[in-house]
Amino acid sequence: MIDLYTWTTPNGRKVSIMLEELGIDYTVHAINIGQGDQKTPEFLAISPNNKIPAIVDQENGLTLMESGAILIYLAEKYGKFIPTDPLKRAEANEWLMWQMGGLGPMLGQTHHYVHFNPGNAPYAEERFLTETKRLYSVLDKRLEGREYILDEYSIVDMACWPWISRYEWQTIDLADYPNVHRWFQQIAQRSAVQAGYHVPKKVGEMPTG
Ligand SMILES: N[C@@H](CCC(=O)N[C@@H](CS)C(=O)NCC(=O)O)C(=O)O
Repeated sequence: MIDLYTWTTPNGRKVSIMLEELGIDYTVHAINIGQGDQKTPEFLAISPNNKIPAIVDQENGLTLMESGAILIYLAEKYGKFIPTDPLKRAEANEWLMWQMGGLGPMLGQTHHYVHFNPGNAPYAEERFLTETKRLYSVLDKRLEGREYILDEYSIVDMACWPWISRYEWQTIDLADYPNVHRWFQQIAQRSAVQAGYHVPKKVGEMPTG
């Protein structure tokens, strides 16, 4: 049994989507980051960086923060959604690190400056929007002639998709990135993605591209 500590954000949704894809039982604990739940001593004992998502694996007592580490742990534990061949695994790590170090942090800054604080910091808005568009182009090129980011649907798609799902906040027109658009729409049709998107609660309709 896995305990998931999460909120309605892209990093949280990566893990709820994975748990839904695995079809395993899990218990959801809502950590309202707008209310400061992430700063309580109880949560810090599980997630010392005071951010969601985090999990506790009741089977062995493991506590884990960082969405990328959680996705790898679950994929390895259940033997799904991650390649086993060493070269393919290196490629999976490559694109997962790209998401964790680039796509997520940069798009997050775009949300902060462009969506929530327009007009307050024009330099930052331009910088992060330019970087956001560059990252969309990188993903679009990667998806040229490919159904998924790796050879098969994997934790890398699950890591990237929730960030792309906020294309409206990023003022991105998916039509400008046709391969991303097709990939996004296809993944949006998965029932596990639709279920995982609304964890820990429904805050609006899921964007479908
Ligand atoms: N690198 C971390 C980032 C996690 C993260 O930024 N979580 C945000 C929500 S998406 C959060 O908990 N923010 C609360 C805070 O910063 O106080 C991961 O991928 O798990």
